[in-house]
Amino acid sequence: MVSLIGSAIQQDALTVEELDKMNAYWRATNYLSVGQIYLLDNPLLKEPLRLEHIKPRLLGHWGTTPGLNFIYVHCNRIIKKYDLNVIYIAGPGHGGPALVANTYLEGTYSEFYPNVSQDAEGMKRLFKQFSFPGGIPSHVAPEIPGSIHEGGELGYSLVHAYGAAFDNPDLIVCCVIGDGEAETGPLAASWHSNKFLNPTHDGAVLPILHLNGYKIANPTIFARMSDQELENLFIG
Ligand SMILES: Cc1ncc(C[n+]2csc(CCOP(=O)(O)OP(=O)(O)O)c2C)c(N)n1
Ligand SMILES: [Mg+2]
Repeated sequence: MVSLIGSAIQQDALTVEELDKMNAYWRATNYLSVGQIYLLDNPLLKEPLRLEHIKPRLLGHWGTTPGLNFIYVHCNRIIKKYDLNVIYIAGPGHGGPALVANTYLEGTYSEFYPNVSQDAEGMKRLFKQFSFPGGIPSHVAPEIPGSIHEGGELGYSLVHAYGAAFDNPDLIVCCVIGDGEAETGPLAASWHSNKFLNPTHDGAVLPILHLNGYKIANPTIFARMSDQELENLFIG
């Protein structure tokens, strides 16, 4: 990408190759996520889709997933580039498929669960188990490699982000907050937590509001505010 600002920034900007690779990675995680939500069989869509390939009862929704995947791949780029110590906190509703997809694509998931292997058979298992009897939950849950907290109840991502950063000066906490989640009492109060952060002794929290407009199928308050009003609120 070309920067108009100056040579220092130009050096830091993404190259076309990096951008292409990240875009491909993002699309792959999106595919792995949508497969978990909908597919029982035919994981690589090698044959025309038939009704029996689709889960009869869907639990979970697509909403936040592409955003979580997008942020994940961008975080990975800066982690690798600057050798950062980063934890990713996924707040929005039903974001499980995204984190499962990323850990699967990285190879970690198959290390923990060898039967969910990185081939068509493993992919079929990966897809079937999601939100399925005897399988895994629709939110980020302890059985996902690296997960430290049971998700499911909206509202606690940001306060946990600060909890992780306290007394961890080397840690950057990337905290994705759903715009629906942001309407819960605990999250609305958590914006104040920056007042407790000591830049010398504590790490940094990077709150990212995922303004996708909806909480499942209902409009969110933040999405109905103008950019100016939102900015004023957060500056306040
Ligand atoms: C405290 C609480 N209330 C309600 C729910 C049910 N619920 C699950 S996801 C969701 C919507 C969350 O909206 P958002 O964070 O914007 O995620 P998105 O729908 O955009 O994926 C709701 C209300 C819940 N999990 N926890
Ligand atoms: Mg939302």
